[in-house]
Amino acid sequence: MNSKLRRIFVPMFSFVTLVALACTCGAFGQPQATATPLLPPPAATKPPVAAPTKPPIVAPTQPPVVLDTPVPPVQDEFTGGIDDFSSDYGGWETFDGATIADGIFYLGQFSDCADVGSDNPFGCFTQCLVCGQLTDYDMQVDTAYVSGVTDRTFGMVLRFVDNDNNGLVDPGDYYLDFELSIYDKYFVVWEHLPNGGWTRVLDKFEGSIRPGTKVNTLRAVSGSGGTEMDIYVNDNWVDGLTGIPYPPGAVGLVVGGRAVQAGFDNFSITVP
Ligand SMILES: [Ca+2]
Ligand SMILES: [Ca+2]
Repeated sequence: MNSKLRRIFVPMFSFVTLVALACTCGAFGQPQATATPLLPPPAATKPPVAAPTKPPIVAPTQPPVVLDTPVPPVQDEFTGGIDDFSSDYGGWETFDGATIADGIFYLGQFSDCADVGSDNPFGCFTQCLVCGQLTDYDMQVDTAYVSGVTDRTFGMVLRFVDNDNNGLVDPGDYYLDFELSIYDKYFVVWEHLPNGGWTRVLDKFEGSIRPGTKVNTLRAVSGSGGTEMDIYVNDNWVDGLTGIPYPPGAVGLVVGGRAVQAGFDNFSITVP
């Protein structure tokens, strides 16, 4: 045997010897029977019962609806709000003579919007555009005389149904407002019926009206589907209207004549 064969043979022999010994003594291969166990066998335990699972609910799928025209986003219904006129955000009609500046809505003086009650289309007022068309509401505003003829009147537009949609009270439109005079301390309610002309529905002296450039607070509460109206001056109920036709309509601020300027602030309105 040359040295090369011997190097292989000797390790092989040793390995065969070890395997034979292992099979004889049981140290390898099949485990031997063991002695008394150190611990009692564990009690038989039930396998955990898995809770029955329900299949997930899958919403039925529907094919997408294809629309011919896009649907505009749903607008929240107007429920009211306040306006301190700190900015002109487009919520009101503004034009020459109707401007928002320094936190005040200035109305007047106008050159050509006609006086309330005249035969010409009346337009010395601004509509609250963001308020929309209303029937029942609770509306309030602070107002004061600023300049011009002192015995002219100014106040709130209570309802305006602009049937020809031009912003003026034309013969076919319905219009109702509430104006006061700080000079003579009276208030007037003007109504314009479609093809029925102008009527002074109310015309009364009211002692709580503050004179000069002092602030007066006007309030109107429209109820019963817009058919009734309670009006207040400086928290005093001064009169009520019933049987008002033609709801709903716009609301706003008004000066009754061209030659006066009034300021308005702290407008608030709530809609039930
Ligand atoms: Ca203000
Ligand atoms: Ca009109």
